[in-house]
Amino acid sequence: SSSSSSSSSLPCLPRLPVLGSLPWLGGGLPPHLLFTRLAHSLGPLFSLYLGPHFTVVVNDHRHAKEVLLQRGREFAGRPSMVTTDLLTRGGRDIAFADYSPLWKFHRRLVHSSFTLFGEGSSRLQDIVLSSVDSLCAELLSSRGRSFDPSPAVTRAVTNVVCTLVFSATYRHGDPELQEVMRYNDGIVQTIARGGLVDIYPWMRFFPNRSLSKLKESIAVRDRLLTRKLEEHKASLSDGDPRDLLDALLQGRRGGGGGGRGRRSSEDDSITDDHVLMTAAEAFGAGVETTSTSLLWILAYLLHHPEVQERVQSELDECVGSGRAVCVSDRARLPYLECVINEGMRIRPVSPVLIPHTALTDSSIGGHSISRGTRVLVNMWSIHHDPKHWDKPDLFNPDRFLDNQGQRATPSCFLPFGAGPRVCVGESLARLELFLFLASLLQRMSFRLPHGAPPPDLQGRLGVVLQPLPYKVVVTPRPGWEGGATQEGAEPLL
Ligand code: HEM
Ligand code: PLO
Repeated sequence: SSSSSSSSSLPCLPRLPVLGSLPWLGGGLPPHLLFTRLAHSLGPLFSLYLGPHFTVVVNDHRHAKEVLLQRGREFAGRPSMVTTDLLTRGGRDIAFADYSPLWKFHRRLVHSSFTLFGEGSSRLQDIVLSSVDSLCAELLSSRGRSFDPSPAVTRAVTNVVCTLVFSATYRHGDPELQEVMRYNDGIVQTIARGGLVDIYPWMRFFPNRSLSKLKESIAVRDRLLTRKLEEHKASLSDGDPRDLLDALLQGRRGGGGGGRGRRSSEDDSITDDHVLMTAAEAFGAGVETTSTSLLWILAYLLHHPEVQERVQSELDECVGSGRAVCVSDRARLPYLECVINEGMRIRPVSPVLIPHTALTDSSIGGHSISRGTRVLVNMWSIHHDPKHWDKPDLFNPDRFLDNQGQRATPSCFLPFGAGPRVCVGESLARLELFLFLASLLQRMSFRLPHGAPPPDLQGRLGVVLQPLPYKVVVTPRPGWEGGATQEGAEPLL
């Protein structure tokens, strides 16, 4: 068990005052690669000082399970960070808020609101399919010219989230949609630039262009979302919630604060700020992660045309070209699910998750860990561990099939994290990835522009790990030459 390593002490990088271990972290590598390299020499569990913060880095599956699952509740804290505190009004959100009874209630409320629009609901499917339909039409209108798929994909995913959160559907070029995409971009560029590891709180006192851009983008976001919130409050009824905002507004009336059924003070109830921050976060998380995963998978399909063809033959066999793909096709398209999983394994969008902190004195691998310690779980190294994955750098969806050809999910595959801090959007994300990819690959094929090199697969780490821009050429598949909706096919909605 975990006591086996308790006799030796936890390896730790050297440190200097103020800088901590930073001078030993040179080389300009992004954290997930740097930590993976350090784990080769120090072992899978080691510690270092990020500036003044004592930080434990977990690089293997066994210790990650201990932190996320076995002792998940003890490690469910979040550190306070300058940029995310600005982003979330001091932690009135889910992802960056430290553990508290109110947070727990809030998270449960968000979870149940998502379930309302969740997998079983045909509304969610309708929302996604109508957005997919316009995306397909837009891509097919390229008529053989090469283009960067990222703006169209991001716009389609943003549209899904806008409908889900506040019932807005936008046409191409709508100024409000453009405003949303612009402020989001401003936040993405300025928040947690080297990954989600904010180090020095005192940096905020220096004139800082990046921080003012962040503040500006947040102000634009707040204006827009406050307007939506006021509109929703004015038209709220007791009937079925129209969207996530309705569900949150209705849900907070019932439960009150801290899950104790009363609302005594501002500190223990879900306030307008919480509702606003939740909507903003569902937004940010919904757009960045889903569009990034889609773009990674497309990039790998360009490298592996044989994988694309195999997904398409599966689609031809199980769906055909006479109708749109729907949620109930999911079980019949196992290979596509494997492709999605393999994409999230080889390029996890959140390679070191969000930093965790110990809420009490605890232990990892038999080493005692004191309260307040930061813990980074390096999912990248877990997803590339040669002890658990054969040729981990190879894109090979078959590794998610067992020898009977049935789907099998290895336990060291955790793209959404696990335990009390597991992603709340997992089922929504999986549904979106499935419907987007299935519909795209049913209707068109992606290939490299003539003479172009295949996409760079290194990626760039910002708030998520993103592929560098690349170009594609799409060609309609048989039956879809006329555009997105096939003649004679049933209308999508
Ligand atoms: C947290 C992955 C999509 C909402 C997380 C975490 C990961 C993750 C790794 C952090 C877990 C941790 O810190 O231990 C992903 C991936 C996605 C995705 C790979 C898509 C491919 C979404 C979507 C939403 C969402 C669509 C919402 C609409 C959240 C929230 C948290 C979170 C609110 C914070 C949970 C907490 O701290 O308690 N996600 N996510 N995610 N995700 Fe996702
Ligand atoms: C993306 C930019 C948005 O404007 C704000 C936002 C909110 C939630 C964040 C998301 C950003 C990035 C991806 C995050 C998500 C919460 C969970 C998700 C960090 C910053 C992941 C992958 O962990």
